[in-house]
Amino acid sequence: MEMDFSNLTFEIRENVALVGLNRPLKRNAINDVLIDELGLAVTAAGASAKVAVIYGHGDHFCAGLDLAEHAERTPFEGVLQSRKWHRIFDEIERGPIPWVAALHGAVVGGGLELAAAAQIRVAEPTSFFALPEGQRGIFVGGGGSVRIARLMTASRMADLMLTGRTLSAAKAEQLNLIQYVSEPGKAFDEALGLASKIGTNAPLSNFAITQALPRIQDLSHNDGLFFEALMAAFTQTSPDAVERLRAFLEKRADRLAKPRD
Ligand code: 1HE
Repeated sequence: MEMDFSNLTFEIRENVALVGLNRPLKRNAINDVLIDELGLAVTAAGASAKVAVIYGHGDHFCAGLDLAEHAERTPFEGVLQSRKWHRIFDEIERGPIPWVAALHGAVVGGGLELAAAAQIRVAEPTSFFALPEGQRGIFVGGGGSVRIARLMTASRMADLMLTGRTLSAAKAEQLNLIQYVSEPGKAFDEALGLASKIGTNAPLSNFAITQALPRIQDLSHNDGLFFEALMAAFTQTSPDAVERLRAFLEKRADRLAKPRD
């Protein structure tokens, strides 16, 4: 399945949807066209693939919100715009399938907010991470104050926003912003490798991981444990789980690989 977009590429390769931000002359800054196309692509990916990879064409993942367009918005238009980003990024974070973000170059402002919505982030050594909203006179509006603050803590996020400093990929991994630093030039390949593997998991387990795990973080200790027990029982009784458990017990399943590092 291919879809024709002007600021995105969209492709399904086996079970993996590949969504490429494609506005390289503007460093993949997210304008109205791009966010609307991303909304369509996210829904299409959820309906037709088991897992998705999001990446950027050109030298950068994404330079964030298109500041030229934003400068023309009224406050009311701004709030509606932000709520649209929230809807689309929520469909990535809590939608039907998992997402892997392959990062390189600028992962800045709204670009970092987008990456934070994916379950897994793989970044090349060229990646740099920043939240220059303070310098631009604005605030995050793509869910960053919720997602990025939870990944790295609110105090570390405040530091990025107040100082506008950039973080390297190595530092971003150390601070929990990303899970993997790839070999140079290999973020896409490594993200695709992870996605292909994730696509072989039981779909109901992937669904529980994308849908239940972030919601459980919003619950109290007691309610979280209760929700977990229900989700565990629900996944365990699916025919897929019954067969996968039997395959393990009958020694037909792959054993766990040794750690790579
Ligand atoms: C843009 C944008 C943009 C580039 N909106 N047009 N984001 C930022 O504050 C980051 C702003 N961008 C940069 O700091 C740099 O562009 C980069 C470090 C990412 C790349 O630098 P460089 O030297 O490769 O490119 P450039 O020459 O700065 O930019 C190339 C073109 O892209 C240029 O346009 P041109 O017509 O003069 O060629 C730039 O104007 C354009 N461009 N970034 C619009 N962001 C939901 S709330 C989220 C709030 C935020 O995201 S705040 C952070 C915004």
